[in-house]
Amino acid sequence: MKFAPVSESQITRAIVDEFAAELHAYVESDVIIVGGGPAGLMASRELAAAGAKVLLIERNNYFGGGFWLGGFLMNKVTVRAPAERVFDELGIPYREYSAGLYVADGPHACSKLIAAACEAGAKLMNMVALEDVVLHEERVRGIVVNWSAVYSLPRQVAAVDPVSLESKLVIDATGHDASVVKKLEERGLLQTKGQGAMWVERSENLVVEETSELYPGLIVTGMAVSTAYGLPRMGPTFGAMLLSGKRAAEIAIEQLGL
Ligand code: 48H
Repeated sequence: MKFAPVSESQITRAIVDEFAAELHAYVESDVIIVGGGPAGLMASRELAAAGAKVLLIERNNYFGGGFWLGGFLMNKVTVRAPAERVFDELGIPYREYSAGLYVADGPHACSKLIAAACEAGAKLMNMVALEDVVLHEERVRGIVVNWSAVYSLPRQVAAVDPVSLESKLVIDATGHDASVVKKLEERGLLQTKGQGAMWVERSENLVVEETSELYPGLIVTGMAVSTAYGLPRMGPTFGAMLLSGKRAAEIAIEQLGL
């Protein structure tokens, strides 16, 4: 076996050409999803499968958010019925621990969900962080981003202006931070209530029910819904994240007329 004779410069060109073309193509999308945890990944998969042009940005190097681990640094993830249907749909192996409670391996579940989003055609960009929103005439029209690395530079050397990416809709899937929603709150355009205390029974239903367009052009999903609406938290169980991601996609699909 011998590898093909390819030069160092040709490898560099391949990366630059492919990445630049992709970035150019996604300066405008149907939907931008901010945050690549379970809710954002699920929404991106559903939207891409429905034919939307979807860009998901994630500030970390890795996608998956909290979905790699269950709770307390232990990598078993749980869902309550009926969310095991999503495991079936994605081919994630699981077992019923007790009536209506299902357990899967975090790494297996998370990597399957990431692969499902990619295979459906969503474009995933890592190491990109939200800096602000594009706001025209009381509607969110896109986001302002910078490379995550820029935020770790000392302030004196980090005079790096961000760039804008436009979309018909933005989905805030940034988890507890609700980072996109907070950009509107900073400007007095809405008020978040902050996350409530633990109450799994109420919380999961409410997160899915309250998944909605919080502001024109901005849909909120996952734990960001809890933060926005002051809902109780559910702890280390993920059914509501997956079903809220699906709900967010449904709302967007309807708006886009797909
Ligand atoms: C780019 C960003 C930015 C930014 C954040 O935290 P996540 O896993 O969020 P969800 O809502 O998909 O799932 C929540 C779940 O993991 C969880 O924490 C639960 C169920 N908690 C219950 C409880 O009681 O505590 O993923 C959010 C992603 C992460 O990967 C962040 O890095 C990313 O969003 N992100 N990406 N720019 N400004 N802020």
